[in-house]
Amino acid sequence: MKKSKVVLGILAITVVMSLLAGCSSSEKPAAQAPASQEQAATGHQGHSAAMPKEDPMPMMKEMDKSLQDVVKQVKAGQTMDAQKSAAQLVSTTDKVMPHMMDVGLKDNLRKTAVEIKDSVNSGKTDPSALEGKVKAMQDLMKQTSTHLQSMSH
Ligand SMILES: [Cu+2]
Repeated sequence: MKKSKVVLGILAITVVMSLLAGCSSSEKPAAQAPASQEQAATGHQGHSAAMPKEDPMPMMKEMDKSLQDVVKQVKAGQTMDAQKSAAQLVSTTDKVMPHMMDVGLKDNLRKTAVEIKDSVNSGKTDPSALEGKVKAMQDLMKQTSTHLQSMSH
């Protein structure tokens, strides 16, 4: 009689212990794999393989400088210099083009840069008439910078 009680007791303890063990093991949080760390590192998503491996941001600064030069030189009546700066503005714009994935923005930026150049090259540039195009160009450049920053270079 005593023996069977001991056996029962041992059984009971074993059951309780295995339940506890089961509990504690199920409480352990499953080790989770760090998610979505790879996504940020890919960059240049959707860019064509033909895209130059260069940072277009310094080009945006160059573009901004050329535009400021155009305005300054037109106001000062330095037509020759203004024409040179306008040509520089368009060539810098062309360098940024391959980095742009937004076709509408790309076309607008290029079109506006060329309009400024044509206006300056016509030789009879009215600074106030140029002002509207310059404002449009500045706005497009701002959008372009934001667009370019959305991709990693
Ligand atoms: Cu790019």
